[in-house]
Amino acid sequence: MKDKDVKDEKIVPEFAVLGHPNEGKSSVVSTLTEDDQIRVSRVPGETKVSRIYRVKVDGKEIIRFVDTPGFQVPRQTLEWFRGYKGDPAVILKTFIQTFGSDPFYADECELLTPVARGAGIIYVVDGSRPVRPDDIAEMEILRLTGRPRMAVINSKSREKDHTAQWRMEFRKHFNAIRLFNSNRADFHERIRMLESLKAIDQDWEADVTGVIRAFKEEMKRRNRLTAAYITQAIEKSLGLVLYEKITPESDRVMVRERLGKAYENRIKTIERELFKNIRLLFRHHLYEFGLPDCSVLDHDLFSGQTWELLGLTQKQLATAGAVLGGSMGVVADVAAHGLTFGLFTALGGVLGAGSAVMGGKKIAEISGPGIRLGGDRFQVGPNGNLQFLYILLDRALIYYSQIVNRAHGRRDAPKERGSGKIGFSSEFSPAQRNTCARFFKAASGRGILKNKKTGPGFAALVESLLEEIFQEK
Ligand SMILES: Nc1nc2c(ncn2[C@@H]2O[C@H](COP(=O)(O)OP(=O)(O)OP(=O)(O)O)[C@@H](O)[C@H]2O)c(=O)[nH]1
Ligand SMILES: [Mg+2]
Repeated sequence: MKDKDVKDEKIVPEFAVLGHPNEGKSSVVSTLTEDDQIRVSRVPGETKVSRIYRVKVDGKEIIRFVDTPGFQVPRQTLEWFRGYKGDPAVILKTFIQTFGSDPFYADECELLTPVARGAGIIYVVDGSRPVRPDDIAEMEILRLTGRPRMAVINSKSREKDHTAQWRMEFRKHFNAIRLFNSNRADFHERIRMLESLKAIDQDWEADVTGVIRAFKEEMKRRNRLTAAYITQAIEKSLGLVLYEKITPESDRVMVRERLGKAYENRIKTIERELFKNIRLLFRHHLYEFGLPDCSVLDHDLFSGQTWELLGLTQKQLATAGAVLGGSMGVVADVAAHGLTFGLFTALGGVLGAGSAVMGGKKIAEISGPGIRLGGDRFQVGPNGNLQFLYILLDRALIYYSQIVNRAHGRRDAPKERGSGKIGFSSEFSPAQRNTCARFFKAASGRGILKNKKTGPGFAALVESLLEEIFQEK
């Protein structure tokens, strides 16, 4: 065992994940502990020593899982177990004492050590292959340990299904059986797994009940924090203002180009930071999620396709005008053709903002949508296009839905999500859209901010959306 200080610690529920090589043990541990750094490999024999993975909430360990190497000589080991005539309570300790320095039994000693210490057993098999004699020997060894044990069917492929045969064998050897896919299990599946573990030994019931409660609280906390991150990022994006002073000699085309690029980059940076915060909050480190090939998230925030696929429909946008008030005007959905005019159309800018005031001065001239020419400076932002809020929100929600449903044991790159209007906002109720519009009005700095509660209101809406996505299944 790598972990040396196990004995002196407070006892938390401990489960050793055992099985044949290459069945998905490390992947199961990875998903259960939300640790995507655990080594998983196609090549059998990847895990060579048993290693404890501690699950902490608020810095406090609440449960631990032990990843172990696969059985190498189950039949010979079983032979010894069958011939053992001593006290059954110390069968494992005796085995380890007897063969601790025998290389032939090295892996068996390593994998049985956490069980000898008192860990419960989670036995993992690949349900897409048939049961073999070695498996029966392994199950029999585990039965003879007398420890509480659960069998987990983790089917690595959907092409063949031998789960019925596995279940039949398991009934003879285990206290509980569960289907648990290390590559697809989401939070709810993990909770169900814990519920089953609770049932295999009464001694753990109270502790594991506490773990389940802590997990649920932690998810609530993450969703609340995600809602706050999203709200802040959108607020910052909508309110962003960049300007550049100009003189009669300035090359206006260049200034405009430069400002546009700078604006685009700033918004993209805000989004990138937001995505990173969400990803890390949910403990995903392996991939730069959210930018998978062919996914809508891969499209540039300012690309025509993004605007076609996300946000509200034209009709929905048209009805949003009522909330925003007369002078404000709602910029029509600029998808497709609008974008051919480039960034400034996409931003919506100050179209129709004839009464807008900048720096205390009436705007002298409006030079194209999105750009204010206030006598001596070009300004871009705050963003005047309501659709922009919906695009940002949709992208954040899609990103979140990928993250929250992603099993940590999975090692392939994330995939795309459907087609059509694929965001979430086009399904919003009128009340939800009103909340967005009010927040938009405040965040983009337009009109007097009568109601200071738009931020929390919007955050609460985002949190409820996150909860909804989180519950989806
Ligand atoms: N598609 C799919 N692949 C899986 C699943 N579980 C594991 N794998 C793959 O199977 C291979 C073995 O997984 P590991 O988790 O390393 O298996 P292990 O039992 O820890 O293997 P050893 O440490 O070598 O004994 C890896 O390539 C995993 O990505 C699954 O549920 N679905
Ligand atoms: Mg392994």
